[in-house]
Amino acid sequence: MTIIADHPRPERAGILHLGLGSFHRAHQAVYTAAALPAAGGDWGIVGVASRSRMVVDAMHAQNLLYSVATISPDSTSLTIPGVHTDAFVGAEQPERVVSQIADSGIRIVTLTVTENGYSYSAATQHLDLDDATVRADLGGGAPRSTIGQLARGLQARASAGGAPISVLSCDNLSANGAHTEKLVREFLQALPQGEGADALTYLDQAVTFPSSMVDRIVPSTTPELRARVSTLLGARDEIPVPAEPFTMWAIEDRFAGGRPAWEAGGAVFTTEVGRYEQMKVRLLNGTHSLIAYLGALHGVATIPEAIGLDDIARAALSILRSEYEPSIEVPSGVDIRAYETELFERWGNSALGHRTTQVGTDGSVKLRQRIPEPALQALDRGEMPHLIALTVAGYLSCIAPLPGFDPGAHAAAMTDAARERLGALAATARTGRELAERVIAELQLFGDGLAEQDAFIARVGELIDTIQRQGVGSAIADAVSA
Ligand code: CS2
Repeated sequence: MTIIADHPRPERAGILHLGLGSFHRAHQAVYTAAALPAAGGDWGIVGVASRSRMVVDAMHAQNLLYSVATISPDSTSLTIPGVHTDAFVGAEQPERVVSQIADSGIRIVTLTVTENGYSYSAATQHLDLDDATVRADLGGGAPRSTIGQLARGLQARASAGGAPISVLSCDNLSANGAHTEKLVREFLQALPQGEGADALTYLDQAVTFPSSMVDRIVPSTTPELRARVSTLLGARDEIPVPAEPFTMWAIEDRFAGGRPAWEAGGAVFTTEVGRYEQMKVRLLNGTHSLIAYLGALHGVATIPEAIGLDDIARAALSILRSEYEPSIEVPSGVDIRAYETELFERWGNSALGHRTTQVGTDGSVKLRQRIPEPALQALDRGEMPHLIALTVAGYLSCIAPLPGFDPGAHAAAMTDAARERLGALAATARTGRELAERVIAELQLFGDGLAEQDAFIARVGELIDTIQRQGVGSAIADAVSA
């Protein structure tokens, strides 16, 4: 038996997607699959995996099809979004990424390259001109960074006639459209001898970078899921994607070369994307980080187990109500209490098995998006954001424990580009305070605003000491009751 798509595949591609991971396959691909039968259009997707061959090889072996398993505690249902017309590995064929962007048939480039994939400095928010890959990309040759590929692709498109196109970031960065545009422009401006000038003019005239807020919890796939899906499907699927039933996409409607009717899949086109982003990145993602670090330190493997612990549930409610909610403007028509209730149901989806290790991974870049703004706002109001301080203390206890403290196996399995650097700072720190000062004030891991907040740094330090001397339970009790 072979896998059969829910609807016929579009003949031609109109979208190039960078970042062919699970999230894209359970999100943008599903919305596109809903848009095509509703309104048609040449909106097939060419999927580009950054480095790994795994998904690309499996996609080709499966006629570019895979299943999305929507998992709730009561049921699992399968959909087969057959929207990909090709797939390849960007690191192997960087020139092909450039030529695809230049191809006038492509009218949208979508991105899910993670917070890590934008080559910018967390401290300055500008393109990281010290990054070796960015420097090499500026020097010519086949571009390896996403921003380099976008800039070189748009440059080639400008030379090839300059057809309109939009670049749509679908990563959890605030103002992700404007941020991506700024980095692409900085790349073009940094090219020698004004080489980027024509492309910059083309950007002014025919390229838009709408912002979007994406939301769906998509854990990593497992051998058990592969087996379960293959039984349900009656065919072997090597790359099924598990996902929760909830899904949301809020998009700014500024598409230079047209777009699929994504609203047919439930996407919301709105001028309030910024509000949706803040609500999601803080309430869902910020609290998710808190749950992941506290859960790992409590020794539990999954988010539903963690939120099932009374003290973590209390900490989550407290950070939502006292620290994240006051920092956002709720989008029109959203009932914030209902949104919060739904968050607890989503985190509690025990059938999904979302791991604390997965959410805790890459905290050095994720937290930068999630915590500084709301923390600074609380401090400005004269309030100490105790639960945000606890999030940071939990993160540092997992990734950079003080000598003699063992954060456990789930924390040890979290990967993070800053792990080595932070570990070295922790190895010679005598107290939590000393570690917090080195990381927040000197390294400015969370930007220059928090670097100056001595009281916040001291509170993080205290909570690190409490976690590592008296246990995570005492630290939660301290932060919640403060
Ligand atoms: C999570 C997100 O891993 C994480 O940091 O907070 O991947 C989260 O599951 C998604 O953003 C949900 O849309």
